[in-house]
Amino acid sequence: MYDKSNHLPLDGELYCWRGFYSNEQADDWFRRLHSGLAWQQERLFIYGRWLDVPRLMAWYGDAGARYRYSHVDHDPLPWTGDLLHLRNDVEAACHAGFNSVLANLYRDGCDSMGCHADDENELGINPVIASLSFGATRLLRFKHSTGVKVDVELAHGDLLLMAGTLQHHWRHELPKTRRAKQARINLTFRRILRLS
Ligand SMILES: O=C(O)CCC(=O)C(=O)O
Ligand SMILES: [Mn+2]
Repeated sequence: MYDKSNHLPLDGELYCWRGFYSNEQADDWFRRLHSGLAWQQERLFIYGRWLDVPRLMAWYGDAGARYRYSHVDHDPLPWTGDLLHLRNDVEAACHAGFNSVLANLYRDGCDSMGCHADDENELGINPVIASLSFGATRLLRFKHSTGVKVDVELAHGDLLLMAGTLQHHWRHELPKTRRAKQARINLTFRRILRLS
């Protein structure tokens, strides 16, 4: 289902397919990804000490799809069968091609992602990024450079697509919340332009 109310006409494109996967399908994907992906605890050296990134992460993709996050270059793990299946579904829906996926596991509402734009050089000028959500409903907050904020609730089985000039004008974050007691898995499918 394509929810027109979540379309941002201003400085970028944002589309949301509510219930892209049914509840039962999403339950199954959540279980498989939770137990099947090679989740890593990334650490950051900030103000003279090491801090755990407040979520677990994993990077998969085509050979050479190197991506920098948490201040470190990451070489991709090879695609799993499940990730390829999900990629096919997402590519068919979005009419776009992806060669990599960043997986995030938010163990509960204390895990989060800080405000950022997905504007790394490797992704090109106007990247198309498709994001699947499984597990706990969480709020993704978009902040426009003018200060305008738009909150999008992402629920079990939803698919979100960011495109156009969105990453130039909007940043986004996944704030901590007391409401989420359960885990959430998010997959962001991306296209790395130059494979190393
Ligand atoms: O968890 C989310 O929905 C957002 C993830 C995200 O922004 C990212 O991986 O760059
Ligand atoms: Mn992002």
